[in-house]
Amino acid sequence: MKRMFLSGLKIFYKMKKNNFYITTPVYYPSGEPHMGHAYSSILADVFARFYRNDNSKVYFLTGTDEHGLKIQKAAEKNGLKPLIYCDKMSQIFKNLARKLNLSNDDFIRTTEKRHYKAVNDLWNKLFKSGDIYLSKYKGWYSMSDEAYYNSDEVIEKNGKKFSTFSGSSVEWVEEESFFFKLSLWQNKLLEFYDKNENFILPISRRNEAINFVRGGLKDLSVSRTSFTWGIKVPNNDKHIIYVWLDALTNYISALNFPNVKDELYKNFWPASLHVIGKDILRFHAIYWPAFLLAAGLKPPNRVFGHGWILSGDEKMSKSKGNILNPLEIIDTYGIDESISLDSLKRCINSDLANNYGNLCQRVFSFVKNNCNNKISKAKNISESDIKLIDQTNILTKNLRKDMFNQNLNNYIKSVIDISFLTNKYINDEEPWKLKSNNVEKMNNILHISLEQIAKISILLNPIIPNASAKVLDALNVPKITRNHDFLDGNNLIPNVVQINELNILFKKIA
Ligand code: ME8
Repeated sequence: MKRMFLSGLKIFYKMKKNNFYITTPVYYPSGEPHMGHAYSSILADVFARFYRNDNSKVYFLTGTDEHGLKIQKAAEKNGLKPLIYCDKMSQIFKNLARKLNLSNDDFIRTTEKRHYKAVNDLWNKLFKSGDIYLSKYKGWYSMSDEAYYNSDEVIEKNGKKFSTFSGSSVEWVEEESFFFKLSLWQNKLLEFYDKNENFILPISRRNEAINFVRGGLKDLSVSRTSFTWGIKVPNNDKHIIYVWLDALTNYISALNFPNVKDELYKNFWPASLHVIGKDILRFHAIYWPAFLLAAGLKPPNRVFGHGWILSGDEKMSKSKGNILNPLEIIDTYGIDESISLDSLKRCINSDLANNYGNLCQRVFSFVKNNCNNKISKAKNISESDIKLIDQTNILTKNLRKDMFNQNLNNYIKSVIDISFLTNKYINDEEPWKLKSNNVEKMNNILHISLEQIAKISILLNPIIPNASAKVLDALNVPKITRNHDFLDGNNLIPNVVQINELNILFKKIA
């Protein structure tokens, strides 16, 4: 009986553990997409792909954030009605998702009915619980950030006012507004961060959010009356809902909230991971959990704030006019290669072409030229084989933890190190010298090398899905076994391996 209960518990734990809901921000379609958008998307995609390979149930969401003054102005500038403008621009972001080969399960637009329904419901919950009240807002607003700033966050330059936080220009706003009682949430949020140490990662972002909350929270204006493009406040046609309260709700409207009995909501809320850029930390790490807690809903498990893609020393942004268009980069460098933009060339040449690419090419061509594309595993393995396997096990030990903590650099470094060690093993073992006098040993070295290549390819699969799939195809690894079972000690390739031709994977960049 006890055993049954315990195994039931284990199954329940496994079920819970195995669901991963991963999101990108919903992007403002107020202009062409840029590398910043591609960055959040590609990162989120890497995590989604990793957890699918880890046999988890994954739901990966991206989309567009289509309301607010910024979008209304962009539409006016283009001489289009806001919705017509958004239809056109949102499609460009959808195309980008396809071009980036994102594995998203859904693409939400905040102009969809399902989203209106969720935002209305959330508003009503907050209104009913007394967390929203009517008053008047007087203060600074940045259209570009769609954010309110305190006076101590504003500086004057050449007679104009700017946010010290983002550098974007701000204007003085005075209007009737509904407020969310954010001031009540200061201690509760601090308690929440305390209990959930890894709610915000990396640690520098966590500290940033905690310091902001410690500095004191003012009630937050959550409606506007001076323009019309947004979701109307329920029972009040004059006000539209603040675009951030609207946009953040996308994460639950995509799960069919307010129907909390819906399978999607039941399986995937709270979200496992919101991937965001550091500029929108405040909204995700402070406002969002406060809204949710006030509405009696669970906050997400993790907010991961990545850094900026720089152009020279500056953040790449539209207002600075230093944008790189991801579509152009992909056309020049290819899709798999554009993950590590900061050191793109070094990464393509040294990690991909010289290291992993070279390992695959040299083993595949040796097996083709000398063994008729077929290798059998030997009965005995040598000490150097054991050493390579042990070193590989040490390097793979922390991979799940690295991914769980969004420590992508560590993860990639460990996998590339496995590739490096395997290349070194082949150099040291010199299988080419064994062809005439010890075929059994030569085969063994090649079999182990092919097994290493299969492992590395699966581990690199979330990052370079196309190239790694080519290698796994050439190794005849069935799709169903392209998972992480080998991390738990299982073999990945059969005792007799038949391989196919492998074409060059990466072209070096001059
Ligand atoms: O913020 N480097 O949308 P967005 C890295 N609609 N990341 C960058 C970047 C750069 N140079 N520039 C922008 C919004 N980003 C809101 C989100 S979510 C409920 C609403 C990142 O289109 C930025 O940090 O302005 C953010 O993660 C994403 O691009 C979307 O920016």
